[in-house]
Amino acid sequence: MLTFFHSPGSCSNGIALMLHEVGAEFDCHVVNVRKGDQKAPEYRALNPKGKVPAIRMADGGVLTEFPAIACWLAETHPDAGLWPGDALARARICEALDFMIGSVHMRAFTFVKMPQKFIDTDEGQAAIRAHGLAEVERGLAILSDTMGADDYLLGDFSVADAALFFLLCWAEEEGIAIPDNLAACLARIRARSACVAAAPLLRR
Ligand SMILES: N[C@@H](CCC(=O)N[C@@H](CS)C(=O)NCC(=O)O)C(=O)O
Repeated sequence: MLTFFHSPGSCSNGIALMLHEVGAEFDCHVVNVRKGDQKAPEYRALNPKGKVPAIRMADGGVLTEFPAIACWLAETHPDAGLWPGDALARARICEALDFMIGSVHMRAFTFVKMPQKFIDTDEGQAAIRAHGLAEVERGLAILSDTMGADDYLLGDFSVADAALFFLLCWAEEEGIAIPDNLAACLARIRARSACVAAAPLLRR
């Protein structure tokens, strides 16, 4: 059995979606990052990075980092059909995940949501947040171009949409304009049975 370390409303919402998409059996352990649970010594012993998501696997090993967890879930649940056999299709998933996590999450939304992590002054925080907002908008424009007229980011639903899901939910929360094709994709993801089933885990 897997144990999922999760903070509702955080990026781990995308892994909650993935766990349901692949039909994995798991227990959920809430690590509320708003309350600082990730700093507790017991959690640091499990994941020294002090972040969610993390997955404890059946053998006791712990897997961290969104792209690694999402791809591993897809590859180890082949019946879900979310891990393509084609090398380029897999590379496109990695490419999209790296951009969404490395750039849009870590180098854009982090500045919007937590400018206080970087500077103490109000003016400094406002400048960092403004930079983050511009970077989120730039990121969403690139993702919108990538998706084009398709239903999901890379055509059919893929692992990449699990990351797109939490980013678009955050954009909505922050009142950031979402390009029409991405907004339609978010509605499609929310209507998926896996997302409906995951709903109790997604709310803060
Ligand atoms: N690179 C990590 C980032 C994870 C991350 O930043 N998670 C946030 C929640 S969205 C977190 O745990 N923040 C707690 C903290 O930074 O103290 C991944 O892709 O999993």
